[in-house]
Amino acid sequence: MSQELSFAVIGCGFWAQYQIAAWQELEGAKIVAVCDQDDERAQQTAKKFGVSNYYTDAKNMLEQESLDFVDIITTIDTHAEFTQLAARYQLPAICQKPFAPDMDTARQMIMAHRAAGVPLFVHENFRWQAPIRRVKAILDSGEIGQAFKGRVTFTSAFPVFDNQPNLAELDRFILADVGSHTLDMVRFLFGEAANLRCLTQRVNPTISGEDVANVLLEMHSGVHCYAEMSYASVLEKEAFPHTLLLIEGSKGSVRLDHNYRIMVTTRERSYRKVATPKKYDWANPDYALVHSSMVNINQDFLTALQNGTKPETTAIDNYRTLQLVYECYRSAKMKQVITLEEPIFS
Ligand code: NAD
Ligand code: 89V
Repeated sequence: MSQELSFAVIGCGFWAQYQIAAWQELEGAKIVAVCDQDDERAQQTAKKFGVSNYYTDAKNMLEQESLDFVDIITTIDTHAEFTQLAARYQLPAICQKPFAPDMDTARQMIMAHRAAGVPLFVHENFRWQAPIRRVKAILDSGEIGQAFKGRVTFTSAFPVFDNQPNLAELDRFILADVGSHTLDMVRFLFGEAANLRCLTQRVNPTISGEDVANVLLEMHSGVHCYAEMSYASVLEKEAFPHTLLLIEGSKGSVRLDHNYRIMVTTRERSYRKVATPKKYDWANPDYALVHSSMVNINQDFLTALQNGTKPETTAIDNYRTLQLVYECYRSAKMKQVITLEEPIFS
């Protein structure tokens, strides 16, 4: 039997309420403390999940508790501070997406953990959604032949700011918040990108950042990929929080549609599969697909921490997703195609 690992959470806001519940689905990880600068929020979260200790100061928590890892569920502005704090205490850390506010900071975060000799992972969960895994398995099976074109769509009019009001104040919104998911799925499905061109728009006049982004990527694999994301799209069928896919290959195509429906079409036949994610009582129905994927990614992290192996979304892996995000902003600003440089970690 694997060793049970003790962990603490920093940040007890909107998302942590589900992420802690997702951890409690798993054998082998025990949450022993939570921290939030808001005393009442920390206390209520500890009570809700039966956690013995709560803190308002993260350093104090790491000083007092005996931990195997820490899960950082604060917003992007504090990710560097808390991952570096974990490194100082030689603690493995999991950090929520978007990993870092810029590439230099991301590199420093990675280097701090490397110097401390402890792993740093990024909670990038969308690739762990059941329908996305199923489509990837179909691609890998060769059934539709060599993929040459992919369309990855996250377009919605969901009132995202109701639950996450901080997103309305970000100068960089949809590419950082949703693009970190969408562009990570692009990498998961098609490998690394050679170049990209991005266009952005702000349709909602009450927010600070862009709420529409259209990205065309040429992948090293030869796939031409169109990744589109929007929170301004009033559509016949609201898709949130689904990512829809259409992938064309030399022998056929695969389409991921609403309600987890997957259509596979080849010259010989066309058939439908449904990849329903596992349902959890604690999941918010508006986010059920995403909440289910958190159990899957937490399991990947836990297995890695218990066995000293690598999960899929290490910080070094996510550095490349982050590079796509920030190069999209650069492309939109410069109105240019950007050739992607190979990240080097010596
Ligand atoms: P939130 O603002 O609701 O929660 C953040 C919490 O961190 C707050 O309670 C705040 O008081 C606390 N905090 C901030 N600074 C602190 C400090 N110095 N010390 C202790 N506590 C501090 O934000 P949220 O919506 O829960 O988002 C948190 C993270 O989760 C973000 O990075 C967001 O992108 C991510 N997120 C991920 C997904 C996903 O599917 N992976 C979905 C939603 C949100
Ligand atoms: O991932 C996020 O931070 C969220 C979601 C896409 C789930 O709404 O904004």
